[in-house]
Amino acid sequence: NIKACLFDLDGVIVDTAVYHFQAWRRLANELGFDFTEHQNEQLKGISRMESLELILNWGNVSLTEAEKVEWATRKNDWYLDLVKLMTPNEVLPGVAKFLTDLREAGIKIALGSASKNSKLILERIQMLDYFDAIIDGNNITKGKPDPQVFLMGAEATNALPSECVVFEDAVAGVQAAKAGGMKAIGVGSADVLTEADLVITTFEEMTLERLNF
Ligand code: G16
Ligand code: MG
Repeated sequence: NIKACLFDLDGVIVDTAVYHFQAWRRLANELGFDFTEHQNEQLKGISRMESLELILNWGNVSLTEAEKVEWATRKNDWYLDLVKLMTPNEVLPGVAKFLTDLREAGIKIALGSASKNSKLILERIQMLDYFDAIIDGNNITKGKPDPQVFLMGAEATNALPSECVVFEDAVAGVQAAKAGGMKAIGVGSADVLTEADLVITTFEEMTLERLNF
């Protein structure tokens, strides 16, 4: 039986990818190049510094370590300016209802995100109170597809991996869940999330019954 549900943040609870894209694009533009929304897909679920490395490669730009830190900080400041404008209306369809159903059923809820800004975002969208545990970029040493973030979520909710279901929109996130011995429900396209045990398009399709498959 399922004891805990572990949620990715970006692309699952809320779509912050559009804000990441805007801020990364500004960085690229200021460095004299641009990249596409298609390329942006590769940045989903991976850490800030890993994202920066990929983007600098696309633009053939090389920076010193100190410069990388400066640019990453700048990007984060631009990103946070956008996050500060977020409202509870941006929570993705069906999410609040499903989390409420989980609470009522006594199933624990944890966040498993690569972001270092997750608490701020959950505050902005007024979702912080739903979570029994928050594991994010501030707690982990290994990013997805390593299972660390979800294994820590399982431990924090006193659940075994086999008693957890992970909700993920990124390929690397689904791989992390499977590597941790957990069930993975993909949120998005079945063509992309081929390793997921089940794929939903939105949480409006999700019920407690569908957790036990
Ligand atoms: C999110 C995004 C990634 C982003 C990462 C780090 O991960 O999907 O694109 O690079 O967080 O974010 P920050 O710069 O805020 O620390 P997730 O795991 O919530 O999908
Ligand atoms: Mg995500």
